Amino acid sequence: MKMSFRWYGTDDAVTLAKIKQIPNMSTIVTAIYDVPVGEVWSKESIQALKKEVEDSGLLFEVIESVPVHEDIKLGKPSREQYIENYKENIRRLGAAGIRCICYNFMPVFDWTRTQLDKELPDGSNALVYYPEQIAKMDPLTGELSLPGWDASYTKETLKAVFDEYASITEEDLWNNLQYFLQEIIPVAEECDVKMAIHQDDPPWSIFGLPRIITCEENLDRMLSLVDSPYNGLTLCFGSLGVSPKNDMVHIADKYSAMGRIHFVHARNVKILDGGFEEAAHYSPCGSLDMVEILRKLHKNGFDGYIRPDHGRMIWGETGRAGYGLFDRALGATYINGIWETLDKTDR
Ligand code: DNO
Repeated sequence: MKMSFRWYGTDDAVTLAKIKQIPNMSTIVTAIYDVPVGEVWSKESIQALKKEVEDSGLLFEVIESVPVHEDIKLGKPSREQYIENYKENIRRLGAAGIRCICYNFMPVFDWTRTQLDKELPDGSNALVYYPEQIAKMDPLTGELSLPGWDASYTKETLKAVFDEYASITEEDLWNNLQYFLQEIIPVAEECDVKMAIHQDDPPWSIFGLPRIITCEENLDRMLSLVDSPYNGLTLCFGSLGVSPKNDMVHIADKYSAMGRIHFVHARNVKILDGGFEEAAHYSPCGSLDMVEILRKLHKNGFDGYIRPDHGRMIWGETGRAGYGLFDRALGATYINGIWETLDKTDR
């Protein structure tokens, strides 16, 4: 495995120099953040980003994310141009040395939590999703702001996109995903860029919008839409793992044995009735068995990228929810320890 870390660019309080000091750190996971969703990224900005990362002694090989324009998910005629733009981004990123692109196919919202700073008994703060809180959230008031969400929506444009989704069924979303993949995967193959879809977080419908990348059956279907190693997964433990019906040990085993996992988001969660709390990476802090999940990846020779996913805010750190330095660095070190032990014992 190649240890990696998400970095939000020059403005990120967690600097490349700090990330580099985490043991075994090899690769930066980043993106261009100032281009509207669906547009082509300039070669100059890609080169500038690459230079900044490489000058710090880290590798520039993973993008998270090249976002998919809503018109592609909605299957509108204007998707043609957005798909062409997406292909051009794959070409440009491939030429710059990127080997893996993480993306998602969630309508309108990316990851969703109901509170970003829930104080846990130990005084740390974590991201949580409580069903009683989500029931009270109305995205159409224009007051909601969620992490990872395209903040360019106004109240009016959000209402308009919700109206468009009113007639989109899960089957429509599947057809639109298939259309997209059939177009882009041949380009990814030519450019040697592995496409790695992120699971829906949480893996169920929210605000009445359809979500399909949610469970083993649907992952099978997604991978068979285009049966190529370039059509693969970002396996996100904490996204799939909040649903008790998703057996993460089995899922990690199955898809890594198939060679379809290219990127791993390693995170632990505490499952509650209809909701969850994000937990420290250490298995006993949450509901997932991190050692057994990683053991399966190791057994199947996983050599893709792995990054510690969301951390809690600890030791007084403030910053981007889920993306501080301290708890994610602890997570990286924990994963390193498990992996080294597996290297030495599971032969
Ligand atoms: C959350 C992230 C997601 C992820 C996208 C991939 O912390 O894992 O925002 O980057 O869903 O496109």
